[in-house]
Amino acid sequence: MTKSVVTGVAGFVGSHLAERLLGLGHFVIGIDNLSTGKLENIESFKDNSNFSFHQVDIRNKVLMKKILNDFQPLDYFFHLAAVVSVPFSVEHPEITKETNYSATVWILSRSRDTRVKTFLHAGSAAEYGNETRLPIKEEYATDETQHLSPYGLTKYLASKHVAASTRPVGISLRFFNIFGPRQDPSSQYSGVISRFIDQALSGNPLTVFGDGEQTRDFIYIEDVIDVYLKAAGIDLGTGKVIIPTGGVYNVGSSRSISINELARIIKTIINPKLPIVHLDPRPGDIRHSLADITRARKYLSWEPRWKIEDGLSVTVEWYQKRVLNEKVW
Ligand code: UD2
Repeated sequence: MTKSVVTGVAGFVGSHLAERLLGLGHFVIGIDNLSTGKLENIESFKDNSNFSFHQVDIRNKVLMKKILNDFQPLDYFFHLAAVVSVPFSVEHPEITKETNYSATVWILSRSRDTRVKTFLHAGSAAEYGNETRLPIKEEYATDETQHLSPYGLTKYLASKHVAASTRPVGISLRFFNIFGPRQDPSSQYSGVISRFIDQALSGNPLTVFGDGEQTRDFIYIEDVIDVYLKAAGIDLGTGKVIIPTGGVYNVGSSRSISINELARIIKTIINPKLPIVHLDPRPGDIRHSLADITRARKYLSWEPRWKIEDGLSVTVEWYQKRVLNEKVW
């Protein structure tokens, strides 16, 4: 049976990935310290006999080594566990470095010994700092890039390290703005889509920071899971697989929309009468972000399938059910 490890399995993206891998018949070893991940996210598959959950911090070498040894040989390693909050990284640069960089380097070296074929790292658009050349190409992130946070810097260093690995094949996917069901809307720094939907469903005004003319490249979670599987060299059920090509790949929709336009679409879906309030611009915000996905198209034969309106409709429906207290996590 094919065995995949997913670190950060109780997070928004990790839980969707594990669910898809289980659906494809993989055995999934899920690791999460539950610092930001939630057990609700794995509720729907935690009792699956092909799923083994371990509440462990990835910095704990003793426990990590034991888990990886117990389950070897392993096939695919999806490394998503990280400090994911930019403000937390500014307050705790050391923890961020240990988690996002040092632990990644160590885990990659261990995965070599457990016969992993492909190692996939979750990179971020934050690796580009305040890049103004658009659309953003992978080579724009360099050692000279001025990173805006320890989060951006440590993700850049980890991506560079992973991309240089040939055994296992190392791939870092640089995600732009991901959205979809299970994204946590509870903090000021939560993804704007989860916040707008949460505000709209509570009947509150949508809070646009600044003039709202800043733009982002939003990518729906299902497209993100597709690219993870394709990059790893896993058959999505079509009978076609690619030979994984190591390196760094941007993952976005390659379309940008303004925050004002986004607010308008969400209002149209939920309640056209809702007001929008403009608050002060968020300090440190970049103005525009747009991915060049030529590399992913060419080497991973991946194409985003989801239109933002369709992704938003499914996401809204999910949050609506959640509001009604249905068990949808
Ligand atoms: C994304 C990542 C972040 C980091 C960064 C690097 C998410 C959730 N965050 O931040 O981790 O990688 O990219 O560039 O993917 N906004 C509002 N009202 C709100 C909330 C947000 O107007 O209530 C605006 C915000 O000012 C920004 C845009 O929406 O201009 C997107 O904000 P975000 O926090 O969803 O994502 P971003 O791109 O700042």
